[in-house]
Amino acid sequence: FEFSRAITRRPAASITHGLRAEDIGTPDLAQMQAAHDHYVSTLKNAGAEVIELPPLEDFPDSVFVEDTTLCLQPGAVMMRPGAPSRLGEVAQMEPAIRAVFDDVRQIKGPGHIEGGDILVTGREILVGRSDRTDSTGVAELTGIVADWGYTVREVFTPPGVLHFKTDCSLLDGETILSTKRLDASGCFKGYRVLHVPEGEEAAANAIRFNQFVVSPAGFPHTAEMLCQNGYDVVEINNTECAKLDGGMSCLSLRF
Ligand code: CIR
Repeated sequence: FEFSRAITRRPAASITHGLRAEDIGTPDLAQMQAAHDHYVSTLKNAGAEVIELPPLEDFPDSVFVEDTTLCLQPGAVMMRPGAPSRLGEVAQMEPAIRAVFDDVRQIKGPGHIEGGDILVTGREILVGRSDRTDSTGVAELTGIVADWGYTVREVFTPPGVLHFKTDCSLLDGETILSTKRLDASGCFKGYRVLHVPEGEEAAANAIRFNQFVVSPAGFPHTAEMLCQNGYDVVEINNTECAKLDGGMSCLSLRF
C-alpha cells in the first residue's frame, strides 16, 4: 500500500455509454471529471507522481484503468478483459506501462482476467473468479507471477457482484475491508478483516494509498469505523462512477 506512482486516465464524453449491470441513470461528465480531479489531487497529496493519460472516446470505460494491467514490483502484466468492449483498452495502456516498467508480460488467452478481480496483499495475490475473470485467465497469471516469486490463490466473487474488489480492499499488509457476504466465503482466513456496516456494501471498494484510505463519500458508518481503527480517510464523490459499477480502485494503477 506504499506507492510512489499512479496512472489515471481522464473520463471521456463517451462515458455515457459505459457498461453497467443495471441502469440507474446516465453519468454526468462534468461531475465525474470534478470527482476525478479530486481523486488525482488526493494521490498527489499522498506524495505520488500521477501519470495522467488523455481520454479515449472509443473506449467508454477507459477511465477504469485498473482493469487493464496488474502492476507489481518486478514488472507489470497486461490483462485480458472479459468484457469484449474493453479488450482494446489494454493496447492503449501498454505504452504508458512500458515507459515505466522494464519487464512487461501479457495474458495471451484464451482465458480472461481483469485487474478489478485481483487483490495483492502482503503475502499473496488473491484473484476472484467473476463474469470477467475465468480459471484459465487465473492459471495464466499464476504462471507469469511465479517467475517473480508471487503465489496466486483463486477465490470467488459473490454472485451479482462485478469484481472481487467491488467487495473488498486492502487496508494494510494484513487487514482487509470486506463485505460480510464476501468474507463469509472464508477467503480471508488468517487476515484481520473489518466488515463494512450493513447497508454500506458499496463502501467496500476503497484504496489504501500511502497514509490515506481513499473512500467513496456517503457512507458515514464505514468512514467512522475506519477512523476509529486509526485510518486517515479521504472521501471522494463516487456517484457518477457508481452508475457504471466503478469505484475507487478502478480509477488508478498504483505502484
Ligand atoms: C465495467 O463494467 O467494466 C465498468 N463499467 C466498470 C469497471 C469497474 N472496474 C473495477 O471495478 N476495477
